Amino acid sequence: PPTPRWWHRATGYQVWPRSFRDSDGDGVGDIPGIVSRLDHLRDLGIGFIWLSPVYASPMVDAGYDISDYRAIAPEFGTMEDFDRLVAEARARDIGIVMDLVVNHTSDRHEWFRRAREDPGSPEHALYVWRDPAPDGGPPSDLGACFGGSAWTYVPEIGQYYLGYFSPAQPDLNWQNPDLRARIWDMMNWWLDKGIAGFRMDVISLIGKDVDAGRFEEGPDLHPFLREMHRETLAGRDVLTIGESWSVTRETALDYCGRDRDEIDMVFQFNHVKAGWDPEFGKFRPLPFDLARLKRVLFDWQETLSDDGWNALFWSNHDLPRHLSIWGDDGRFRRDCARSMATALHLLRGTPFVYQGEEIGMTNMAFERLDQLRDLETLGHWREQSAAGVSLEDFLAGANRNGRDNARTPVQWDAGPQAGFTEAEPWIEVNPNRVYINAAADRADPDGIFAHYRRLIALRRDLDIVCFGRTIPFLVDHPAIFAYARELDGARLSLVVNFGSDRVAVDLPEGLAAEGRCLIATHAPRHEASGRVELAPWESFAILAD
Ligand code: TEU
Repeated sequence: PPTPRWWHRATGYQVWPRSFRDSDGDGVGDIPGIVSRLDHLRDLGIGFIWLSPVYASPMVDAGYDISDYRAIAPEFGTMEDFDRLVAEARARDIGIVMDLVVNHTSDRHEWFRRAREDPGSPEHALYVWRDPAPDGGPPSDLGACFGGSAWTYVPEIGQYYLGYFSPAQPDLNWQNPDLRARIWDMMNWWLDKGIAGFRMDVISLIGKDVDAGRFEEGPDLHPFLREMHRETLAGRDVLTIGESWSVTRETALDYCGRDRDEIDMVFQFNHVKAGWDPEFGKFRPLPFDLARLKRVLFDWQETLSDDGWNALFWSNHDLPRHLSIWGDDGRFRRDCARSMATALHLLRGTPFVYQGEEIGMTNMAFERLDQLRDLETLGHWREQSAAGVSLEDFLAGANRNGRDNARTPVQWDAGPQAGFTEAEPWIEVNPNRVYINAAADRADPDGIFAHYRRLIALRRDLDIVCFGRTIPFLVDHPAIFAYARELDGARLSLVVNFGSDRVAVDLPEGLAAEGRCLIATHAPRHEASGRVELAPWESFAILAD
């Protein structure tokens, strides 16, 4: 096993502040709202919060467009509120992991304002500029992630700047040592405040070689990450998680191998991308295929079995609610939520819970364009409608996989705005708040929250959950998710019926024949051998030691 660190035993919880809890009646979640719900998170037992951006921002991309790295967005509160959040969380043994968004800033950042005014300024060199093509057009036909061209012309200075995500998010020029020094300074400033670490937004993009057309995992990525470690992280007991949509099993250890001195773990998306249509992308998801999903997850368990560490998640603010895309958000919602949690949380790695999943929140059925808020969805609609896609078809895809699904307000109670706000919320509350809400679920001793709490406690209490080797079983089975964990002769076995039909299955040898039932959705079971019949979304785990 690796040298134990605090985050090996911890479970993370992602707060996406805009929709967590509004304390001041403006319809937008805020930091005092988070403080007011810290007891909910302490009860759950989490070790740290990954806090999506709360920095000053025009909010074109919900805060992933920062206009001042050292200020809090007024709609989220003040720096005093933030300091109070850190202190109040610490009093409950919860660390605050900040979102570090340094591939780009907002186009309203002071640096960018100067950059576009004065091509001779040091700030100009903080961004990526290119001259027009000979015909006056953009330097390349690169498209931005959220639609349109990745290049925007600034007539006053006769140059284009790169905005890989959108024109409102100009890319920073990481090749410039002055830029890197400014980022290290800013990171140290936050770390000195006592935060628990950073989740690093699209970190795999910072080493890009623009002219070679190499964006993901470019030649300077790892030298820059090592420099970052040296200048900011070394000697501090903090957690770093790098987000990478491009990392593969071949490159994962370059980020988080023990001798790399870069980061602790990566958020990888191979299991997510495997479910997207190769041609039409996320807005036309493929039918769910459990075997495909398991293969990717088990492969990653293997890749990071001796070195490195997995970051485990089903959902985040960029993805649909997992019950809706991969599970059952109707009749068997409660059992599905509990069993999907078991399947993920007993793997090797650090699990992350996305706000609302601990009470089984689901996708929202949007009916009209004016209910949608996300610039990615709206940008893709502009492109796809121009290409002839009908609104109905587009909404069907957006309702499956669009980012607004995960961004509707957390449903605290059954009230008109789900206890999220007293005002008109910035995005509609899911009408299913009347039966899906924290108050109702927490009142149920067999509820989803209670189940997550047990899983999180198992990781805290049992070495085998943290450090056991993972042994997959029945990998090609279309409905059963099964694996064992093994440590010092002890064996933990887990069997999940990952579907809404009853299943009879012959459990293979190698799972524990009998043991103590650690957690179960239905009547406790003490054996994982022979032929078993499982109810829809039934799961259980037993420990033989
Ligand atoms: O996401 C990275 C990213 O690539 C996503 O935009 C992803 O590609 C998309 O949702 C899938 O279609 C990070 C943040 O998590 C996201 O919220 C930001 O919008 C993005 O970076 C830009 O900062």
